[in-house]
Amino acid sequence: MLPLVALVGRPNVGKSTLFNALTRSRDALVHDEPGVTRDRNYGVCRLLEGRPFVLVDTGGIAGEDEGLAGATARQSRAAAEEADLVLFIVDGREGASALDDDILRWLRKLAKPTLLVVNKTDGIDARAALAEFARYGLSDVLAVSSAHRTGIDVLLARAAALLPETGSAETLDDDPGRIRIAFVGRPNVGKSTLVNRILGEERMIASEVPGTTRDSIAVDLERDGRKYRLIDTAGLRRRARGGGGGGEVLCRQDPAGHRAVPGRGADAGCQRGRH
Ligand SMILES: Nc1nc2c(ncn2[C@@H]2O[C@H](COP(=O)(O)OP(=O)(O)OP(=O)(O)O)[C@@H](O)[C@H]2O)c(=O)[nH]1
Ligand SMILES: [Mg+2]
Repeated sequence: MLPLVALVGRPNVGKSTLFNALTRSRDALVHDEPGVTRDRNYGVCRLLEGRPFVLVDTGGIAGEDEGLAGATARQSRAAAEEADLVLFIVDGREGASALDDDILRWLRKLAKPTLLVVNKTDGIDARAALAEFARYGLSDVLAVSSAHRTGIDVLLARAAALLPETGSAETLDDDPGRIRIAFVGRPNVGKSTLVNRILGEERMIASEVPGTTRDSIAVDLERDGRKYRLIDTAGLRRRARGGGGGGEVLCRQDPAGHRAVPGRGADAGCQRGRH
């Protein structure tokens, strides 16, 4: 069992960008819009020599309890509650906000080892950005730029000091015998609900809103001595006619659902990964 590190923070601060930098992947969807990530998305960081850890990207905590935003925040809190270390991500350009204050209050109650990561410090005075958050009184604070991958080594060194030798996370293994099953279909047909039923837990956010699932989420399962990997995927939409600004396509996925390629339209810049 590996240590588990959770990325939490308000929407759009760069959690998924940091997740991709630490897992050296493009598994998490990144977009300049709040509320992109929704479900918990697990990956492995192998950048610390001899000390791999599991990392979980989460959706932004937006201060709402209802609807999709509420469900997203509950997933994020669940991730922090099971984690051995929390990376509390804030936006160094925008400075501390009321939402950050709320998240800090909740993290204090949670009382887990926490590292305050001031992101987006590229091209700005990192010391001034850090000073903005001095009133939070956290001893472990550092400045990074996830987009430019600066400050990552310092972050890893600090994380190493706070991580237990072994932790609470199961890893997604590379067992070639594992049967991979992708759940693919139009938006809102019940893919995530089906995955939840099979798992017997509310692992995925299932809602009546089409397009609820965004990242493809892999979950391992063992049943009757056989190993499976269930991959829930974003709903397939028809490609907009005429191309360009139709905004109809969120993400197009290959038929096997193992890898998605960006489609045209609203999220044309999206990135997804392999499982
Ligand atoms: N300049 C700069 N931009 C960044 C940095 N990290 C992320 N961004 C940008 O900030 C935007 C949001 O990034 P995401 O990684 O999707 O943010 P998030 O916290 O995962 O957002 P939600 O999933 O919506 O909560 C994107 O446009 C990123 O390119 C950074 O270090 N510097
Ligand atoms: Mg995100």
